[in-house]
Amino acid sequence: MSIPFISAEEAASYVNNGDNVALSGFTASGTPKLVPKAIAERARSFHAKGEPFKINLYTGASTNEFVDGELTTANAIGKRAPYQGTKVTRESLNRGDIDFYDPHLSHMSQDIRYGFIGDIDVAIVEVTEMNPSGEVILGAGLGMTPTIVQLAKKVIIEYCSYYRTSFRGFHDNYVPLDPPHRREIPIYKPSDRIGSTVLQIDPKKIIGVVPSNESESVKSFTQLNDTTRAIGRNVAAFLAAEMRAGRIPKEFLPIQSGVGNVANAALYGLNENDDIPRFEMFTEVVQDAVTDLMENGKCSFASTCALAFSDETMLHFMDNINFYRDKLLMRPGEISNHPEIVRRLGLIAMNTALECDIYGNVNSTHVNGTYMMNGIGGSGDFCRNAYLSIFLCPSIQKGGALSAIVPMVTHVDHTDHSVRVIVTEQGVADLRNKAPMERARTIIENCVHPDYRPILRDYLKIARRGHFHHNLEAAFALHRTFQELGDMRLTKFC
Ligand code: 0RQ
Repeated sequence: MSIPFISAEEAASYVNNGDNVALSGFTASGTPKLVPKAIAERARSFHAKGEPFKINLYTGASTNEFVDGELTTANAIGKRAPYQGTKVTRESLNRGDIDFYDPHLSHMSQDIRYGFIGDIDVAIVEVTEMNPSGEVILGAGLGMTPTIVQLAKKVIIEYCSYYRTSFRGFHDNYVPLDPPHRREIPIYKPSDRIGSTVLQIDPKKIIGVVPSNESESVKSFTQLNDTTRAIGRNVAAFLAAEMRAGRIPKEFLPIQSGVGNVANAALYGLNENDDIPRFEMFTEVVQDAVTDLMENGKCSFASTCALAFSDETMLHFMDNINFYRDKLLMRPGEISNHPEIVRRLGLIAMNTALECDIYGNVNSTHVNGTYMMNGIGGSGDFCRNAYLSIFLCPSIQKGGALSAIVPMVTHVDHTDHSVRVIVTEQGVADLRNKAPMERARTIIENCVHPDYRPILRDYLKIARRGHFHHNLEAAFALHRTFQELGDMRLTKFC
């Protein structure tokens, strides 16, 4: 059976108001770019006629300007999950124009299979190779693709020729059995393969193939600064000391590293510390730093869900693809983030906090408890189950007007039960084997910026005693002062 080439506009015409639409990819990587843009145009033409047009959009993780950006601007998203990182979408969902919710990334595919979100009307999938019987090679990110192509009523393919070197062999497509028949996921080391390099899509479901030549358009990271460099150095020194103390095996343990500037800096910290041995990664995104780690021989292997490289690094990767063939494997998000494997492999998980409290609760998502930043992403999948769960953040933000360590976080993503270590540029708070008040003293003295240490010590003086010490009237005094006076340093406890 022949599968026709069609335009993005024709493909979009198969998407209707109210449809549940699921996309391939994870972050920008492997996400279709042309059809979502054409759906945004279709929405605009409906709106111009006074007719409603919104889709419910489900993805592996965040997307990019082509997807969340375009569809938000066209007012074409009804419901959205999980994780986004686009400014216009962030603003729109915080206005309440998009019904956004934020599950753990490892839950998304199984939620779809369990029927929790209803039918998938259309799956749009970026591929880099394809044959007429529906066998495809995916691109730079998997996300939910193996599940959504099984369940979607219709599949639209974006055939991307931007990748000028073959990605064949980098993927491990796998869908677990569901309860009550689920078995163990048989991954015992990061490089174990359990699935197929090729993904089979039922050709009868494929509406057509849209040719594309779009890159992921991922921007390069902000250069390291003194703060992020110090965070990286502190993490590396802590892990090296843990090895010397025998609490990390001499073979080291696989690393998971989150997204963003701080996570990128932590990896550079590991790279520069000679006491950290060669290690493997079991993570959900590899960013630019990982190519340097691999080329320096510091990282020998990375299992990931996506290659979240800037365009510049992606071109470098493609030029040197044979070097990477035995060093990288891409898995679906529910496997890259699977709690069973995270616990079995004993990961060192490093994620970034927006704010932490003095007891070790972490807010990764909501500024002032209300304004959604990006989402929990995979941080919860890893944090709860890792061998060592580390949260990183600069001790201050906004030129010092804001302390990232506060008496009580305004939203809790990761509780003090799961968070083992906090690292800022000031130092390291090791929270293991510590009662709440020991934790509070360690965090204040080791991680808080000197401008804020007296304020947090004063908070404890006015706090009501119990297992935790808190003063419910003053717990958010720093946040209130920032809102009223623009600087938490002006906080006075009365
Ligand atoms: O704002 O962009 O206006 O300057 O937040 O902060 O310090 O540049 O840090 O890029 O590493 O992102 C938590 C958002 C950190 C990210 C977060 C403001 C700050 C700045 C960014 P500007 P930085 P990063 C696996 C893991 C959750 C998901 C996750 C994230 C902007 O890491 O989304 O961990 N994590 N996934 O000024 C107000 C505070 C603030 C604050 C920072 N306390 N109050 N604003 N900012 N702290 C990956 C996946 O799941 C795919």
